[in-house]
This record gives sequence, C-alpha cells and structure tokens, in this order.
Amino acid sequence: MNRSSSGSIAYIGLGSNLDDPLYQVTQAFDELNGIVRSACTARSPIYSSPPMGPRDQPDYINAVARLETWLGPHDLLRALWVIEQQHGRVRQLRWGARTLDLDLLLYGDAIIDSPELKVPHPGLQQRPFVLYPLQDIDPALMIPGVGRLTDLIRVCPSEGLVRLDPKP
Ligand code: A4P
Ligand code: MG
Repeated sequence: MNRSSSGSIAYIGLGSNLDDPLYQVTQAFDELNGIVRSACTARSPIYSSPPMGPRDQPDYINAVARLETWLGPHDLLRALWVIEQQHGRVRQLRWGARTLDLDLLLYGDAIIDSPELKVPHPGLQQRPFVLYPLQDIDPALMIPGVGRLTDLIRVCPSEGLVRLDPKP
C-alpha cells in the first residue's frame, strides 16, 4: 500500500451494554487499529450513558475513535461489521441491547445517503454519547451539511453522561 498521500479521516462511534461492555469497547479500539489500510489516530475517553430508546436495558459504555483510512466508506462499514460479528453481535431489536455497535459517524466531508450507509450518521446530532467524545478528540470539528460541533453541543445537554477517564 502506498501511504505517501494522506487517507480520509473517519470517526467511529463505539457502544456496548452487554457482556462486560468496558472490555468490549477497549478491545474494539485495538481491533479498529487493525483494520486493513487504516490506522486509529485518536481514542476518546470512555463514557457511561443511560440507554437511548428502550429503557429496560443496561446503561451503555460509549466512546469515539478517529481513523485515518485508505478504504472507501462502504468497505470501511463492512470492516466494522466484521468486528461487530467477532464480538458476537446479534441483531435483534432496533436500539436494543448489544455486545458491540460500531457506527460510521463521519467520513471526511462526505455526505452519503445510500440504503446501507448514511453519513453523517443520522442520530449524531442529538446524542450526547457521540457529541462529547467527538469534542474530546477534535473540538473544532465541522459536521458536513450540519455545522460546527460546538453549536450542536451547546443545545445537547450531557445529561447522564459520565466520563470514566482517566482509567476506570
Ligand atoms: N447504517 C446506515 N448508516 C450507517 C452508519 N453511518 N453506520 C445501517 C453504521 N450503520 C449504518 O444498524 C442498522 C443499519 O444501519 C445497518 O444495516 C447499516 O447498514 P444496526 O447496527 O444493525 O442496528 P441498530 O444499531 O440497532 O440501529 P441503529 O438505527 O443504527 O441504532 P443506533 O443509531 O446505532 O443506536 N443508547 C446509548 N446510551 N448509547 C448507545 O450507543 N445505541 C443505540 C443504537 C441505541 N441506544 C443507545 C446507544
Ligand atoms: Mg448501529
């Protein structure tokens, strides 16, 4: 692979609320760094957050990773699915409990609206467990088609979000 030119910058949201979520997310950080033609260039602190959606499920562990990648967005999404499957992810209820959920939040300045991939991730704007870890990594981030991350944070209270850093 020729890495002399820079790749695209992608942000991945990590979430887990089953089977030792802290372990699931910590492992997933390492696995993201192992994706072909990609490197993990930043990890946010790890947070716990109350469930969005059905309330009768455990709290989540959430974090965000920044990747530099030479994969296209759809190939990157497939690489995320492989990691989810390695964690025994079973897709059942939408927004239900899961061992590991990896969402492609942003891919450079791309706006994608295909049946299997929507970028920026549609839920991003209202989710404190995504916005605050993004801010930890890149406070000056612009969300394509939406605006400045700081403006989204201003209207998104961090209710229930607990930073577990430096070391839980
Ligand atoms: N898909 C489209 N765009 C994307 C993208 N940018 N990244 C498609 C990843 N996938 C994308 O995803 C459903 C379909 O979305 C996939 O087939 C893919 O092609 P899924 O992971 O199978 O299902 P899901 O995760 O149950 O649904 P969804 O709508 O993706 O849920 P979210 O948005 O991932 O939310 N509460 C807290 N506190 N923390 C959480 O992390 N997560 C969820 C799930 C609910 N509540 C939560 C949390
Ligand atoms: Mg998902």
